[in-house]
Amino acid sequence: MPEAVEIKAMSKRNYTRPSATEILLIGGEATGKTAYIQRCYNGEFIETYSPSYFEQQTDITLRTNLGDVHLAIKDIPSRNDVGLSASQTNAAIVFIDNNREGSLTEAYRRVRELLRYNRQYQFIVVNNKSDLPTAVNRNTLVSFARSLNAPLFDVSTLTLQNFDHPLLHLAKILYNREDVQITNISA
Ligand SMILES: Nc1nc2c(ncn2[C@@H]2O[C@H](COP(=O)(O)OP(=O)(O)OP(=O)(O)O)[C@@H](O)[C@H]2O)c(=O)[nH]1
Ligand SMILES: [Mg+2]
Repeated sequence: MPEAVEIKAMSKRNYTRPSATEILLIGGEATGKTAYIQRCYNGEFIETYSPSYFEQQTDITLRTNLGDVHLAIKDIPSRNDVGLSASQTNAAIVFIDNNREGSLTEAYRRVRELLRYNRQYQFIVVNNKSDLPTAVNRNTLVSFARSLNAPLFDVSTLTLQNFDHPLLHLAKILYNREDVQITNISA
């Protein structure tokens, strides 16, 4: 209804309303970047691993109690250079595979690549596949996140455990408020 739209648009003016924000998804092979964004996009869980070959952007909207947050999420395949996108963005979600020890070393490498382009990155660390047995050393993982000054979320894209926590964290940064709540994630 037009009235409802108008009220909502007006109430947004009370806040610093973020415009579309670009976020990179980086991390080693099969850590779940594509599965995560697909899950955000339409709820589907991709079971079969099929490596990504091209960077793909997915636009999603977080509906929150403070207004809509538009995100342009760029999924960077593990086999691609972080290159051009890295110089144009300043936030990244770093994916670790909780079930594969080597994914932490790969994450370190990806982050180093990114920092070559821009030293001011805002990082969020996602320990994905938390439904599976842990193979990553917890202390090393926590140190990794601390060294980036980044929050660490244990997430399962499969079971949806803490699924929206990384996005909620982003919304809190964008609004510079703690009382943000996500009511819906849509394409
Ligand atoms: N058990 C479990 N499996 C998951 C989870 N998230 C992703 N997977 C599986 O992990 C595999 C890898 O997923 P992708 O999302 O394609 O990996 P990626 O990080 O995009 O990998 P690249 O494209 O090579 O960079 C798929 O088989 C998914 O089903 C999870 O939370 N739990
Ligand atoms: Mg992929």
